[in-house]
Amino acid sequence: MEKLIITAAICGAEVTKEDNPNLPISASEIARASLSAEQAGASIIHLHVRDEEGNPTQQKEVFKKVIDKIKESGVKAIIQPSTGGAAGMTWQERIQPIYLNPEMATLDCGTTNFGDDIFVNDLPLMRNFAKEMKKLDILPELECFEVGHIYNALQLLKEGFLDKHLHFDIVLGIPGAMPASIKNLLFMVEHLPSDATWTSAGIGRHQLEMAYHTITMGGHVRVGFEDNIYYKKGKLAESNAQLVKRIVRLAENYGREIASPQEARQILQIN
Ligand code: KMH
Ligand code: ZN
Repeated sequence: MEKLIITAAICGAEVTKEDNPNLPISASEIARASLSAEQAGASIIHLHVRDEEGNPTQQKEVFKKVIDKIKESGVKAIIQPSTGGAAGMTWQERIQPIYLNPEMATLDCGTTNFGDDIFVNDLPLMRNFAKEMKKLDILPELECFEVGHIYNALQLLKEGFLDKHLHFDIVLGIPGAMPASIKNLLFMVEHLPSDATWTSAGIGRHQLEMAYHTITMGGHVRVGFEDNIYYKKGKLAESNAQLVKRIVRLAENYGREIASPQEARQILQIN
């Protein structure tokens, strides 16, 4: 089996320090958390950023400040800014971080209920994001919250908006979207093209369960505070690194090696 790429989704857009006081949100906190996550075994940092008040922002300048800080701290992992931002943001706000020329960025592949909100990703928006990423030579991570999203991504492929390796992120367990279960994970993976790679992101208490099965199925794993703030029932996670370390232990027990940042680049055909 391919070596395991672990993504650390450091802080997301929705979680607050009230939810978990260990949540990193300032540039220094995110940089420290990214370095510890990489040292623990992560090879991709999925990045959201916050403004001075701790609110989600997609401002290019804020992303630049945080990415510079992460790189200064010595992180070699792939930095993958979000173009999802937070539900309700305009596409013009959301797209900004790609103009910092990251190696990778997310491309959300369909509209979905997102808790009480609607996270809007219609095909014209997706075409626009994909076209800009193609121009800038950025590998999109194709975020799919339900099976129709996979077919939206394949529609973009057919239309010539995607010209790189296909890498999907199967996100299961968002309230209002497809629930996290082994059956649903298998169902989603069955619909992926055979030469694609994929990551799973299980939300909340499903994070560990999804990771467990993904490791044995040959997929890659995303963990981190964006998706889950608990280490186990009733016990908040201390850090993203703590969550990453557990995945490393699981993979090692199963006999699957962990990809370094350079190996992750090879698997994803970046460069
Ligand atoms: N915060 C969610 C509404 C992404 O990063 O591309 C969207 C999200 C997906 O987190
Ligand atoms: Zn995200």
